[in-house]
Amino acid sequence: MGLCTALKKVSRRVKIVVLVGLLLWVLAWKATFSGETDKTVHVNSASTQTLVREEKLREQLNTWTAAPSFSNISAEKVDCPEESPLLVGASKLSFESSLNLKDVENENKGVTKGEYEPSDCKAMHSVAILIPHRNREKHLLYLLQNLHPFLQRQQLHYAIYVIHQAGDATFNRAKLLNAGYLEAIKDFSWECFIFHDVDLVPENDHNLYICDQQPKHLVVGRNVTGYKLRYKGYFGGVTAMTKDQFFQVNGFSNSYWGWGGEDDDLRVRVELQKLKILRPPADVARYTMVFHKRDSGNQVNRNRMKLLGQTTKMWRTDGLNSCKYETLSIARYPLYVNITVDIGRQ
Ligand code: UD2
Ligand code: MN
Repeated sequence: MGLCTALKKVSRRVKIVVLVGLLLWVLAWKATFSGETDKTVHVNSASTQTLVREEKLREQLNTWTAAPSFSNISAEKVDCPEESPLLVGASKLSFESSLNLKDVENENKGVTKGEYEPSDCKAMHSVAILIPHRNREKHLLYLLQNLHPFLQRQQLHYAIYVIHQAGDATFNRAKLLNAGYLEAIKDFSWECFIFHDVDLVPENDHNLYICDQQPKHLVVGRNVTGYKLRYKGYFGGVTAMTKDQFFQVNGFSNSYWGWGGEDDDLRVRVELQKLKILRPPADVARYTMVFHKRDSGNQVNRNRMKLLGQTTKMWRTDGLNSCKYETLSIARYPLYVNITVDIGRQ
């Protein structure tokens, strides 16, 4: 009986101790809990912000790195089709005397510093157009007005360079074109060069301004010659050569001052390399030449036949590798790069 009473006393004491312990624990927990509520809110809000920031960052990273991303889409555009769907064929050309440069700039907002590439596909060809120039501003305007949309319809990556001869010494078309080539390759690794008279406007956009395995002559006919090839070896006006083809023939001769002969000299250089001149079909390779008289400072070169007789001997040492000129300025206008050069005199 005595043991029983003792056991009961102990169990009551244990109960009391457990109860008090429980009470103390609840109080302590409550105190701790109420203090931490705020903290949790803070932590929560902080972690929410962190989350938001992380999401934004991830989004950003996704746009930079994940495939496909928006920026990558523009960098990895699909190739432009083999034949541009934008070609229209023959166009009726008109030359308005009231035309001014601002109008042409406004019509060609997609061109930046003379350069253009299609926005919706990756151009298959990079082409530099080189135009020898002096005192033919109106012709240049007509050409820019027509050539920019023409080249854009062909879905090319291109730039137009105008190589302007400074001073009033006798004109030298060939040397200007050599200088233009040497300057343009400093800008970009152009694969193809079009050597282009300022007064020739192409009439049909199926006349593609791209290079081939062989040098190309793009002018079969002009309005002024009844659209007939002038003579069999004719290689003037507008020609297309790859960077390597032009390098291989050592470019143009620098020795033709005044009118004539330099185009035949280039043909001889091409033939000496066993290259063959290609031409597009006659119904496509048609140009309108804006009317002009012989310019002062570009008198007929009376020496041209003699020079032509020496091409075989001279081509290795007279050309790109001996072209000396001084670049006076390079101006990157909206529609063309103007390179003014001092090429000396005869
Ligand atoms: C022919 C050739 C041309 C060239 C020239 C003889 C054609 C279609 N063209 O042109 O490629 O071989 O004979 O040199 O057959 N220029 C100026 N300012 C001048 C003089 C010339 O900018 O003061 C430039 C301009 O780009 C012009 C080019 O040189 O288109 C050729 O000169 P041109 O037009 O007087 O000679 P043309 O029409 O007989
Ligand atoms: Mn001309």
